Amino acid sequence: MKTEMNTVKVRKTEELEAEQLGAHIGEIVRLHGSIYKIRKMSSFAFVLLRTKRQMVQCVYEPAYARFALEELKEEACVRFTAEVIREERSRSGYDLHLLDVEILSEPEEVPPVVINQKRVNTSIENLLDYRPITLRNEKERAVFQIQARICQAFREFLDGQHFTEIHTPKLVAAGAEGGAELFKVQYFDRPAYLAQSPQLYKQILMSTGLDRVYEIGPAFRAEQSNTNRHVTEFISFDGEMSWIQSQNDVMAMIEEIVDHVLRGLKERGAKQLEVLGKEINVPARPYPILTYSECLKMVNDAGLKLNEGDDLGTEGEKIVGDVMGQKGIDLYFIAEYPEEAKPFYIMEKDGTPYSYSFDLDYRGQEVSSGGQREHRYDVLVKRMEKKGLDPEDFEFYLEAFRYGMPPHGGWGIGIERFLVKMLDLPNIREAILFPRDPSRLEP
Ligand code: AMO
Repeated sequence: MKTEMNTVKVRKTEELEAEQLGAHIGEIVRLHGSIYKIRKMSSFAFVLLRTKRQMVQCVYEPAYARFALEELKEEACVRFTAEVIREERSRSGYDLHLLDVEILSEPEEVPPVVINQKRVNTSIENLLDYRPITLRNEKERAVFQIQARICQAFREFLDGQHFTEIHTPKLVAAGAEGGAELFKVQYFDRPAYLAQSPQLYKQILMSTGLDRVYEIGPAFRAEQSNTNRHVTEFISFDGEMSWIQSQNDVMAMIEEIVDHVLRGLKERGAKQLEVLGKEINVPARPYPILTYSECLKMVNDAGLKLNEGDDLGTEGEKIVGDVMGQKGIDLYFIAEYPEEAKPFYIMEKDGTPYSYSFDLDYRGQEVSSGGQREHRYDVLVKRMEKKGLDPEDFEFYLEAFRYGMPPHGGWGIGIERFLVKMLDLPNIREAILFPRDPSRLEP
């Protein structure tokens, strides 16, 4: 094997992306990354380098390299100089033979969990406690690369539907979704809260000419629930659209969005899905619309006794999910919940105890809720009072309605719950980089 370091010039491009390497056979290149794994063979070693976009396998041969293998430690950050040599037996068609190394940083100690295997084999607590380390595993990281692509697809689709992306305050004066779930913070000399959702602000905009808006942002819930589907901070993908005829317009929009996301991911998330060993099923459209009353009957028939007006709850949702699953249906709406169970901003279904509201359930779990809003000022104020709220606390919101408000509706999708069901993850925390729950505030 030749080593003509002195006669072959290092390319000017310096740091090359791994996927570009195949075009540089016969050249000497530089590339940087973290050493993921060193696999010693009898007379040489494979050094797996984790680069920005992918894993690159390098070959260390004592006769070729100008440094000792012992200088390399797993998780060290390095800059390698290597020669790209054609190798038909390699999947990439070439081998990268290491010549030199510049060590940029070295690990202080061996990581507390083994990360350089197919998956990080540890408890969920360790997985989260050691996030800065466990994310170095390809599988752990893939979930978040998929999450980013989901958000990208949301944006792309809604921009095409003439929606405007907005950002609403997360420090607010009033709760929108129910009093007990509010995080109170000290805002100089007065109390404030962390926003439970962008609900009131996205609705206010409906009368301004910004008549189709969406937001992807954090939502906070002071829920003492230690379940695998609740956290205290999640990312809500909210949309609101005016001039609707009925809540069916909103459900149709969500259906299109979800379909676009799932179809798109099959392609643009293909690499990560392969890493995770998952396939995405794109359900047939239209997604069925069940009513709350139909679901209540399904649940009772299955032996879980619920009364009219009761929340379907985790168990109830699961039963409905099983019934739908047997019919091969993954995604379906549950519409017309009792008005009593829904927040003040939801429109009542005239003359009935129900409301123009819906949830979108994905294999037995609610991933989104939404509905048509009450846009008539006087009816809205009455509904607030009925819910025990003081309209004066919502003056900033009501003002938008006092001066004319078009019919409108919208939705909120919890993106982590969506991801959990799509990838069949066991716990919502696995779909959050740094989850927050009643007992977790770090890392
Ligand atoms: P809702 O309160 O149902 O509705 O929330 C909407 C969606 O957000 C997700 N979600 C959560 N995810 C994780 N942990 C939690 N504690 C949590 N709470 C909610 C769920 C849920 O379906 N303003 C309305 C939406 C609207 O009508 O536009 C709202 O916030 O996926």
